[in-house]
Amino acid sequence: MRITKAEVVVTSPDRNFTTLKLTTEDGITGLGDATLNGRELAVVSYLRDHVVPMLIDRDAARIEDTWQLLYRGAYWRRGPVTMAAIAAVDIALWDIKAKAAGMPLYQLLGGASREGLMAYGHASGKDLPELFDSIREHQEQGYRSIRVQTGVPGLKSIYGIASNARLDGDQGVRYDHEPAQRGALPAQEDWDTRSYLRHVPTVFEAVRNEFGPELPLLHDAHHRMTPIQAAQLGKSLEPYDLFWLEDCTPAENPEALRLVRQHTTTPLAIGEVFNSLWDYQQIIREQLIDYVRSAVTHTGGISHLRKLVEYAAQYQIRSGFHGPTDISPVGMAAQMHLGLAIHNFGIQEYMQHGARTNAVFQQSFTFEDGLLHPGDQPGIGVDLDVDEAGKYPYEQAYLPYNRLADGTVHDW
Ligand code: EZ4
Ligand code: CO
Repeated sequence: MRITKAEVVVTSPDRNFTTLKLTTEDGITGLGDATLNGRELAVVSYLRDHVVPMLIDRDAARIEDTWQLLYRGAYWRRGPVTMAAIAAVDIALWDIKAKAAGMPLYQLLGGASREGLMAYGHASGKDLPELFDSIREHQEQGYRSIRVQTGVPGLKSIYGIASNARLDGDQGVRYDHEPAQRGALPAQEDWDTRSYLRHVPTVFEAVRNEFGPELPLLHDAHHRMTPIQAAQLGKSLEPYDLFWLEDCTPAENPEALRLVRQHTTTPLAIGEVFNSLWDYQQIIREQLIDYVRSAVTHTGGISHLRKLVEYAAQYQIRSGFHGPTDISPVGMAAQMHLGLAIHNFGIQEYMQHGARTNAVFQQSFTFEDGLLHPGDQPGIGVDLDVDEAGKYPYEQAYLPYNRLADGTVHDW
């Protein structure tokens, strides 16, 4: 089953997406997600200029061999651009293999280990009334687990809240829908850790009082604290029984989590900016986290992410795959198949894509009663409408960044 065609499709329906489409000599097609938010064209070049020439005439059935060839054969290791490109090839090859077998991908991965995947959505508001409304809206949409982000008094615009909202035609105001804002240069936001540390526990207290003890609540600290600040936050949030505290410290320093762990029993999740199993090796072995946040798109695809979660399983660490809108429907569906099959599934982040995106990527996954299911079509279950994709050319879009009051650049 030779690969005869490999196309890189860039489209920008509600935001930019990079998709790899492979075609075999028997006419089977496979899709892979290669979207790297804010750096999309770097992956396009990596694929078009360096990977596609190696794929033509290769046997599409040899998934592991192709992964090893692209990874080891490049000599240079890891990094988000490389790993997103390899992920796209890997996902597309699994899509082809499952279609050739006439099965949904999760069947090839061992079959379903559960009925569906518990999903969490992003509630947010600049103040408590707005946040409560947002939580209720999410509950009405069926979400049974909710991430909570709020404004902080004194800060004009911060990650994940209303000031980032844009009017989304058919969907009303969407909070944190597309943090990458289209335009020539990155937007600047402001940050103050002490104000944040004072404010966040009061928000969780109010949310628990309003919504009761059962609702699983999550929070994303987005890499902005030092280890001791993260320890303080974890400790101050213990009374509110979080499902997890995400990315409490910067990704480059795994040892920071030792210090955080010594001080708090709040469960920890990390890894959306990691891109390989090796980034997790120490923190899994030392049991410094509870959930791995990698997305299939940014961690070398199904083959590599599966190795990562199998390793994590030996330490009772579970999956919490990254699922913002910058993971395309292809990446989302691919990780749903993996999540359905593995034993140590934890939770799946799920922000819904807009109507334009859903018209470009036709999907067969479902979201009912708070549970996602990848569907039972052969393969991954997503089709790309190339003509529809062609209506939306790439638009420059950067993620925002933070400055402190004195002008210092800070982790966003
Ligand atoms: O900031 O996807 O947990 N989710 C997140 C996301 C990330 C964006 C970056 O591309 O942290 O909102
Ligand atoms: Co996050």
